Amino acid sequence: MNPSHIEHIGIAVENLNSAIDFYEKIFGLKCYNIEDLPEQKVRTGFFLVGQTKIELLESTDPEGPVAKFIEKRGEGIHHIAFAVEAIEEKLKFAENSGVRLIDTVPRRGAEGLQIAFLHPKSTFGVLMELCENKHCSLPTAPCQLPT
Ligand code: CMX
Repeated sequence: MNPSHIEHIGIAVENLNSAIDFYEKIFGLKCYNIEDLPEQKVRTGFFLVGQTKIELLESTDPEGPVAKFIEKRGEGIHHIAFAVEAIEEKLKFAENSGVRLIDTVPRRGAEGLQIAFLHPKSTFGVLMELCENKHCSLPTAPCQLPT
């Protein structure tokens, strides 16, 4: 895979506004982007810490993956995303190595990134995301600033 860095850590929360408040007031971080991802049934809030982002995830649908995760396990770390190049090749490599894929082809994730998930059942219980930045020059220049 040869990831260059941890692109983001996804954290499932019940209430995005309360969680943003916590990261801003207690950690002194600034939420630089809030984005809805209707196809994934989540609303996301982003913070940058060095080269890595914290991605807060609030479900927008009781049947969505984040709502089901919170129902089963409570709030907490939901996934870890690795920045890779040539994501299609990396997915093929994972599949050929016996890793169970959730996405066999990349799809659009938050901030215009190409993303694909590996199933936690074949990654020692951690939901892993591969992502490739083909469309914007994050993390130093976020695609969309808050209004
Ligand atoms: N981390 C670790 N394990 C997880 C998990 C997670 N985030 N989500 C689910 N699981 C586990 C469950 O606990 C369950 O384990 P057991 O069988 O031992 O009970 C198993 O995986 C199956 O989970 P499930 O609740 O039955 O849920 P589904 O099979 O319907 O879906 C998953 C699980 C991972 C395939 C689904 O949540 C998914 O496709 N996730 C990827 C999409 C996503 O999460 N999008 C939101 C992120 C937004 C973004 O960053 O862009």
